[in-house]
Amino acid sequence: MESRIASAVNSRYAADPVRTGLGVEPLKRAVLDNLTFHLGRMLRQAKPHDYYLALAYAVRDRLLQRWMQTHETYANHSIKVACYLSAEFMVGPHLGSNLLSLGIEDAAREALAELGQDLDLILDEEEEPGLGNGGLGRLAACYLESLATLEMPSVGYGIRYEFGIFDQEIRDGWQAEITDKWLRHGNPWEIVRPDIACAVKVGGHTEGFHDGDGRYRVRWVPGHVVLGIPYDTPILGYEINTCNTMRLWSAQACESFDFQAFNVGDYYRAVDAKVISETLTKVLYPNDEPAVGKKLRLMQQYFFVSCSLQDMLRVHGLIGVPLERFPEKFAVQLNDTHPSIAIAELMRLLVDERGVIWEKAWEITQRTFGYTNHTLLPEALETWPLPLFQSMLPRHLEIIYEINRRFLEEVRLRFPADEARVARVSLIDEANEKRVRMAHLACVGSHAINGVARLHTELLQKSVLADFYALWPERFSNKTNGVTPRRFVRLANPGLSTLISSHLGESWIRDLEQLKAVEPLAEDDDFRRRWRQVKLENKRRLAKQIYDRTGVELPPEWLFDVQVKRIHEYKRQHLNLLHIITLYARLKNKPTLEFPPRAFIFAGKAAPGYDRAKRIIRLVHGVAEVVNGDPDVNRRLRVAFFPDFNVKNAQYIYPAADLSEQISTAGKEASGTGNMKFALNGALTIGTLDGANVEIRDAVGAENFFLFGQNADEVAQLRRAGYRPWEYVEDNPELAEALTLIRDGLFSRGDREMFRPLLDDIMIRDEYLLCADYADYLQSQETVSNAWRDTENWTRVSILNTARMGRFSSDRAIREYCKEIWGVRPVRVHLEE
Ligand code: NBG
Repeated sequence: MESRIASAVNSRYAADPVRTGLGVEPLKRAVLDNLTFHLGRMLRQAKPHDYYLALAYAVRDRLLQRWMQTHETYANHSIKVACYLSAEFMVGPHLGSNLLSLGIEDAAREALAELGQDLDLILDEEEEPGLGNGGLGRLAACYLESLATLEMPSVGYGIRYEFGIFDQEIRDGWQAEITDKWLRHGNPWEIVRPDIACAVKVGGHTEGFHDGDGRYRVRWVPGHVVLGIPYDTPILGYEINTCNTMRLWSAQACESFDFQAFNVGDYYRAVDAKVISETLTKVLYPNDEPAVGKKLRLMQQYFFVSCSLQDMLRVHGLIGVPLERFPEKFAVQLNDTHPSIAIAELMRLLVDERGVIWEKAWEITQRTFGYTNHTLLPEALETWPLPLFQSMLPRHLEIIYEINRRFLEEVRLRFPADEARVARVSLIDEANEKRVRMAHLACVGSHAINGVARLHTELLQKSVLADFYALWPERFSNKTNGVTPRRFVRLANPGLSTLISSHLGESWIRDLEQLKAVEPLAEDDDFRRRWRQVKLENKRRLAKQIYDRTGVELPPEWLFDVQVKRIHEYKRQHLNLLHIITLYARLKNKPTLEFPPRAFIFAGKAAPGYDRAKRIIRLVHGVAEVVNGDPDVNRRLRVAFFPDFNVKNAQYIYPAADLSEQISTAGKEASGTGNMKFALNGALTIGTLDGANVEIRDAVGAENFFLFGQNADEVAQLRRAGYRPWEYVEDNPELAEALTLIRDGLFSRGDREMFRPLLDDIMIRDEYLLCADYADYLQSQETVSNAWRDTENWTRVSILNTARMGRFSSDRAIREYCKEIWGVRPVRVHLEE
């Protein structure tokens, strides 16, 4: 005993087989220990959720050992750290991925079995942290996982929302939003760090003064101060000791009570301040919402950014090198404009709080930041009304004015007598109501600017950021998105993984380009048979989930045609519906029509205030009701909506798809990442030349991709020429019929009003060009049906899709960021036994 304590003290942390052992026995022991000493549960009363927690704590112990060793290693090196600033991290359930990374799935399964529990049921108990809206948040999570797997020193900084993205329920075919109480049963994966809390100022005013050296300085006198408490979640790399940190900030009142107010008897005002501070990190904002009541959103952004930069400066202070060298220690990436106030905040921290001169501070700032743009949609580019900005961040507004003054001076020098250009690039939009343009702030303050797919980056340079590209072409680069094969193949699709590994071994999981070696197997009859077998199993698994949740039965032998993603007009779920309605009409008009049966599967959330998106969900259900209930068609056509699309549900869906619908209007989808998850799992894609579809098609081969629709140039040309959607409707009887069926109330039980707003949009303006792309889409869908009839060839193409998708691993993307933007290099962590 003595010696164990002594050796623990000497080795900097305590090692204990029950808390660190990876075998069946120590895991079993740990689960039992945790049930008793962590949870206080009698064994005979322990429920599956108790077992989940007990196992989670056992796994966490093993993570912490690696986590601390990682900290030690990083502290001992003059290493550079990548800091990924993101308002969203949609990490998904932790237990499965941590078991995988530790290499103890089998041991855990056996340990639980000995305790009479089934690991799969226990995994299902985990409530996932849904701290993101969709692709952007999930990308951030994939990147943290790849950073750890590639042994790159890094921290993900974000917000610990008490309520993440709402849970979706369907009532009478409409979406209902339920608050996501993900913390209600506790969160075993996080470690709270009150010892390194940060204070964040809000509101108030600024004052000028002269400091001891006679220099003019500015002091910010805040209206109030909020405390940021960090919650750390260890992010373990796959089969590696590197265990990085996701540090999420939670807001707390500085004092639980304002004692002064309390003393003068104003008890309720005292509590009020606490309530206001603590609502700051209450809820994640769904995107696509109108910009009202968003004051809190700007506050959230500032809050987490300020905490994160203060945290970096604290660490930087500990290593004792001069501030000028801050950019050698930290590379900070802005995940979209949400954290872009960081540019002004770092300037404030350096100039006001550390007395660095402006020019020096600006150089440090620019060398520190990189900015990733994730959208071309004008309505999604963030701007803040000046008065709102002024009232909350008075000092930052002054700093932005000064940045802008110097910046516009430079623009005028480079482009004399071009005031139109000056107005276009200014950080302040002076037209109409004055606003701060956050994307411009991000561009001016960063040394690197990137888009998320080749086409997207090209379009950025040509359109939204053209003026900045003209100024600094050398700052621009492309970083095509990627997804982690650990979660989206190995965990989500164990059948396929086993089949691949039986030929390649397991190294493809960390080096996805190795999938290339599967290509020749496409010609192997037996391999194709087994490939189909895996897909069929996955489809059975999904069909069961869908049946359990919706009562819709989908025969697993049918073609599974899947579109899952946020519901948005530009993603055109309603174009997919027009296809289904046309098939329905064809089958009704000609019951003997030869047609290979198809199951159409949808999933996705609509922003609570996005009327059209919610009607699209309603229309999916309306079409499902008619199609599934009609004996003339339901032997060949069925439609299902899988409710509550999230990471956990996605893991059932991607592996079961035959056809992936990536049908956005060209030029609208920045990249897409679902498109990658589908193709990687052997789905064939029907899609437009949009986002990363372009590169996926290049990779898998044009002959293995169902292309349709106008490309981005043609879309722009069509608009310039004056687009008249009704002409397409007049020219196409099937399109006209589909629209008429909706209008007449067939899918709304006779209600002719329910879908009128959708129809009016399509017939009058058709912003997203459904009418222009309809005929080609239908044509392409026919090609799909014909291809599906040739089972052997379909399988061949499916295999080729998987084999050629290696480039779309988030490992490749992260290597590019590390090398070309961050200058971050891998550091090996050795485990001290
Ligand atoms: C989204 C794009 C997607 C892209 C993800 C990740 C935002 C603002 N953008 O096309 O719409 O795949 O970002 O880059 O959520």
